[in-house]
Amino acid sequence: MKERPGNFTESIHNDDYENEYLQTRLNASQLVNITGRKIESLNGKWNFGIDLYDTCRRSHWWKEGRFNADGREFPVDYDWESWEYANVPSCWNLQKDELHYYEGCGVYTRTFRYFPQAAGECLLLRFEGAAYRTTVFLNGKIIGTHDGASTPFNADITDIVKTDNRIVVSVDASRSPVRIPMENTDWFNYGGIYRDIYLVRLPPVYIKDWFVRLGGDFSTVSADVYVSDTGGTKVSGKVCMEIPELGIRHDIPVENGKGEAVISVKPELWSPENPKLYDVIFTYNAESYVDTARDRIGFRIISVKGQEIFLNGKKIFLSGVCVHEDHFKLGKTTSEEIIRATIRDLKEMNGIYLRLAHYPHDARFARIADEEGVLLWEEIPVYWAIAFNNPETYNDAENQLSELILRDRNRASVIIWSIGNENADTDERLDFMSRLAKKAKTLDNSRLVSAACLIKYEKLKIEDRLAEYLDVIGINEYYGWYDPDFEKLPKILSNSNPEKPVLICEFGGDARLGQRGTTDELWTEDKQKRIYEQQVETFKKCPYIAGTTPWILYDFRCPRRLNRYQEGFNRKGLIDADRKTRKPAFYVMQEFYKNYSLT
Ligand code: GCB
Repeated sequence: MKERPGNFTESIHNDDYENEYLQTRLNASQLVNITGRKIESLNGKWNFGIDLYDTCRRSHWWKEGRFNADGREFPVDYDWESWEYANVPSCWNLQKDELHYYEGCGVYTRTFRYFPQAAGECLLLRFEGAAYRTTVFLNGKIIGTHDGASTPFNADITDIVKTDNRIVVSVDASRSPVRIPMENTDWFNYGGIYRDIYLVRLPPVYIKDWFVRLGGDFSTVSADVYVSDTGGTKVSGKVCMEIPELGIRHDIPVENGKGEAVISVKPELWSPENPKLYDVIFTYNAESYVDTARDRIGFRIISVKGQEIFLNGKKIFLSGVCVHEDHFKLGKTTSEEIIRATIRDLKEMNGIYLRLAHYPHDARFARIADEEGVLLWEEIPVYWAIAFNNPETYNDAENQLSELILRDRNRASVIIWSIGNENADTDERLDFMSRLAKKAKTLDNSRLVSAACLIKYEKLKIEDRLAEYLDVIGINEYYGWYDPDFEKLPKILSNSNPEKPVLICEFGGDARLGQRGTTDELWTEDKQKRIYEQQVETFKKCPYIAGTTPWILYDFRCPRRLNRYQEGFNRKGLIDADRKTRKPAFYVMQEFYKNYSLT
């Protein structure tokens, strides 16, 4: 390739270099539902270099220019093939000791071969998650930039892919005051391509997405289907939706790329006791090919009335626990085995519900929860302080919310979208988060919207202006721990009479595994157990608490936690970071959930 930077000093003086990469955004508007699609994985060994000064993007390494117009060679500062290997997916922090606290840019590259299998085939490049700003290049071209550490994105690379391809991915994991979350969080900022990468072959026009849910009267199924554009033109036609087990075969008319149907049918209901899933098949017939997409969908209705939550019309108590996507060996990279083990631990605690804190977890979680009959709260990281008055920050939050909802709105397990955690009740926050709540409802009005709010300390009362926009009020409280005066909790609960159901989204205290002492000594298993006993006794007396998720199932890594008991971990786990050894408080919850009626 005969391409070189016009002036070789340009890249060292141009501080605006990033703009070039922000012109093409990879976001929710392009997201394709790939559930059940045939995929080809690009996981495995990639060449990897730490790029502390973002030189790949400043100096256009991705163009792979080596010769000037006269054919003379000029020097470049990279050498892909000699770089060390990194595993994709993985968090770079756990790959090498010297990268443990690395939070800057890293560059990944590999080659791949591609031969189309059908005429007019579309090729999609899909990332399940990379933290935080990811710029993707293919064969010397910019594919686009994605923001957000925990949601999927994809790009149509049909026009750029060749037989032999080089893909370069620059990932910037820096924390920033304008990102979601911002600089200060209570978890570890893992970086890198830490979830799967796929290629997906699709026909020229394909079924882009679907949203299938049970109607409010239990006797209709509503389906929306979306068909991809062809050369920028919206498609009209029809998509056939089949649910063979229910004898459904229904043609959905598609106008301008979208079709909607309401079908009379009474499916068997999905619930934790009976996680019944149906095969759902969509077919789009073009003249010369057929596109087929498949899913496994459960049908159930989640609703609220007054201070109560109902699943399929039956009052339910959400007996659960919070969990971070943080594994002592793998960080935020996960596996089916880890997800299933987490669900086993929940069930051993007699729980039926998980709060997936504080950001979207791997897409497999909700699919496995569908099979296992577990209910989920899913959240975006609008966490603590956020640049609530920055429009770009809002766009980022709204996009992360949209990507999460589009990814998981066909999952019966997901019952609540959470739009944030512990944000101070200011005017800017109210404007920002009420818009997010409305956005969630436009993308999915079949689920509940919530947020984990703070107690109004001055009044000792549950009071937050955001509650008006929520279906369920989430409350985090640490009486007995951060506020040692436990007696405030019963006062708060009796001072409040919320108009909506309340979930206690967090409570607890730290205990270092094996640290024993009296119930008055901080950091001991004994103190933690005592806090749990006091908490559950108080909850039992409060009629409007519709569920509880103690903080947290497993100890997790956190660089803010530096005392002798913490040693870089938040120790509020009911189970040690080894994900095996239970602390005594685990059994307090097990007993509470056994005796305290689940439904
Ligand atoms: C909270 C946060 C959670 C923290 C926890 C703690 O309120 O929501 O992210 O980890 O407290 O341990 O302080």
